[in-house]
Amino acid sequence: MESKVANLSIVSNKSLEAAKAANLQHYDISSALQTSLDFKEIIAIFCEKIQPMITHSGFIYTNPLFDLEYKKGIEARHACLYSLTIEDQALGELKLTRQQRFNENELQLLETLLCCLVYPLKNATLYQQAINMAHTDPLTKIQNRTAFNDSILREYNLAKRNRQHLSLIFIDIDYFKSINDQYGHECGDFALSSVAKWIKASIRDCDMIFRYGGEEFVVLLSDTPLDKATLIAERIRQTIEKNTLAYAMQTLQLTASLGVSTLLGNDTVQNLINRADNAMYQAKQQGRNRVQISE
Ligand code: GH3
Ligand code: MG
Ligand code: MG
Repeated sequence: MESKVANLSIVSNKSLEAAKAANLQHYDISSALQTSLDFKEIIAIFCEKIQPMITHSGFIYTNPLFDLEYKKGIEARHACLYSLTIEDQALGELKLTRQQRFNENELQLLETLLCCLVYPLKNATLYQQAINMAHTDPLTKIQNRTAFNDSILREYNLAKRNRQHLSLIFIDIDYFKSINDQYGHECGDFALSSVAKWIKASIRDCDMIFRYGGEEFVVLLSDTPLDKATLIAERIRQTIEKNTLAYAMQTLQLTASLGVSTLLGNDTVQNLINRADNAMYQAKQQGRNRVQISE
């Protein structure tokens, strides 16, 4: 007959109380972390909750997948660094620093607390990936109209609050229908993704480019006055004009018409958009391959 051996350990009331307290802390952290799907919020909650348990002076979280960096406090001599992953999904790196060494108990505690962090981070990753997909144009890989609607509203509110400039460039490829008609739709698609790349190469890292629709693009320039926006538009126009598209055995040239507007005192978001769009149509009427500034 098989004998069953139960593993029993004798614990004092004191250690039971400690275990209970630790469970409550874990429960409290887990519940708090589940209140958000935003990386920065999740990390800020974790940072705040662990501070009383594992004293540290510097807290750094980085996630290269989403170009994220969260820094709090000041970096110090001793550090513990964790690369967070779950089911082959990279979730970023977390580093705690302070002047004194972290002891074994603290590291053990931190490791159990990190278990509360990984699933919320995984959920944030899935959520962010879904948002990115919904905001990306599959052909050109730049942001789409939905992303533009969100971004312009955010930048408009920021510009109003901080009394900053905000400018917009509408770009429409000239006679694009004839590219499809002459060389086929596939060549048209290739031209669209090439133009997106050329525009991206002509703007600064802080400027935002979107595919507004069909063969129309829009560039959103925060903290940029009209004269600077006009120079950028002219640079985009020249880049498109001077590049040659090589498709199969053919080479073809493209041009675009551009309209520029800047935020005025009592503008709504729609006014700002309409003025750039109207200016672009004026550029078409005046012969295409030119930049028109809105009135
Ligand atoms: P204009 O100089 O007045 O802007 O003339 P246009 O030919 O560029 O403008 P029009 O609006 O007449 O034609 C736009 C064309 O863009 C028609 C449409 O088939 C094409 N188009 C829109 N989206 C796509 C796309 O995703 N791929 C391809 N290949 N063509 C597209
Ligand atoms: Mg068009
Ligand atoms: Mg066009």
